[in-house]
Amino acid sequence: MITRTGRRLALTAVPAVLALAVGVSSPASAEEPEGFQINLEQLNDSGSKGTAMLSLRGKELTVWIKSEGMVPGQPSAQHLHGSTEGHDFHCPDANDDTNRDGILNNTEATVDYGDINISLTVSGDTGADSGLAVDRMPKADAEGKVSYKRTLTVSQDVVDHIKDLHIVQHGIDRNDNDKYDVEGAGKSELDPKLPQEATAPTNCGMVEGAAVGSIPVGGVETGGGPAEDAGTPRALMVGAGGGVLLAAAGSLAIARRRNALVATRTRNGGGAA
Ligand SMILES: [Cu+2]
Repeated sequence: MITRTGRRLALTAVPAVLALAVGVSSPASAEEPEGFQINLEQLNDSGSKGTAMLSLRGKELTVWIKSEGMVPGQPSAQHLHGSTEGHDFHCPDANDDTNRDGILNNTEATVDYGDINISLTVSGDTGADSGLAVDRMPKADAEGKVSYKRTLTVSQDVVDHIKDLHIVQHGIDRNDNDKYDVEGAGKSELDPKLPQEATAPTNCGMVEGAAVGSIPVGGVETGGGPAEDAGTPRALMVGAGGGVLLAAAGSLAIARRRNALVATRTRNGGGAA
């Protein structure tokens, strides 16, 4: 009882942290899933952030994404970017806006995060060709939140290089009118039929070093805990120490984001829309 209460308290203190409960009913085996946490951090001063989990059981990959600060009611293209051939890609930053137009577009960002490896659609094909299939991408709710879960079968290359991939979500709202339109940032360099706002990246996250699933969780009691909504992996803190660390990292990220936002507002302050 004491253990469980402590764990629940830790969870309450760090609600953004998603971790995966794995292997709770069986000893370690090859079938035990491996879990990886991803923190999504804003690009393009979007204010968007989120948490994602990747869980691998053999070639079955389950992807959970919870993000906010997306454009309300709009579809968000989302992908696993990167290489399964050992190239070192990573999330970009504002310096990668090589044409200095103030927008980090997908072509500029691809230099850093690599090509689309898997399109995280809600149904149907998940290949790179579905990268701009916005009709099969998740839509943000009225509050700009996206909740996504899908299990797909991936290649052995993806299994072997899962830590080299990154999640990128796309869609920004430069003119703050709650839609993608060409008035915000012109046409997309990828497809002139789409506004730039629909394809520019809004956040990116790299797989964290530690594989959560490899942390022993034997003896954890799973029954009777608070119910999670359908799209969320059962959350479980792996230890108070880890919780404190993650919480500290979280506040740092928030502080940086605030500074970035303040800087943006100052820069744009008093300017025309
Ligand atoms: Cu992408």
